[in-house]
Amino acid sequence: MPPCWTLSRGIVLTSPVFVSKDMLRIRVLHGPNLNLLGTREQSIYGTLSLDVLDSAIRKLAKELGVKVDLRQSNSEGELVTWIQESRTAFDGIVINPAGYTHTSIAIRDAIAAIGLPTVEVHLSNIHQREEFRHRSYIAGVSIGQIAGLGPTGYLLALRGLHDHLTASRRHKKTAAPVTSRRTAKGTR
Ligand code: CA2
Repeated sequence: MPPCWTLSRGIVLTSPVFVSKDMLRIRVLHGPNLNLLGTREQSIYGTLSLDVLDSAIRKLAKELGVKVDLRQSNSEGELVTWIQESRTAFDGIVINPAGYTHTSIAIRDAIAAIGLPTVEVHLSNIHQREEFRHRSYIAGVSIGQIAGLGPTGYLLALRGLHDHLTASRRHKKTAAPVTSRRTAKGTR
């Protein structure tokens, strides 16, 4: 039986999420129309619903010991706000900007401004589709792009970002301390 807490007003938490201070925190953002996953255009985007995809991401995050926050929006401004907010609350971002991939300088600027490692994901292979989908404004500010692998792409992105963040944490811990004192020539 998992631990269980009863909050005021009768709200019961049966599956508490433990967040340690060392846990990596990753925000996963789904762009416009991805709320329709599994309902239309199944030959391109598959049969999985967004809820099922999010559950698979949460399951992997738990295995990796990562705290994830998953959100979907049809609004460019809302996505920009969530990206900006991530600067202090998260270590990295996985994003499928959907249609905004090919149009949004605002999303690109937000990712560049916060400077968090970001992985771009697409369910379909955008490079095999119409010409207008070949250009991504997001790729240039991302550490990597995964396209064409369906829902698995999100899981690979999460794993890849986890490995990237873990390696850079380790590097920061072991890197030689920077000395601010400069040794003058001939004095020593
Ligand atoms: O392949 C991807 O993941 C895309 O980001 C999906 C976008 C598209 O504009 C990009 O070029 C590639 C479209 C998301 C729309 O998703 C739907 C899902 C089900 C039904 C209709 C739309």
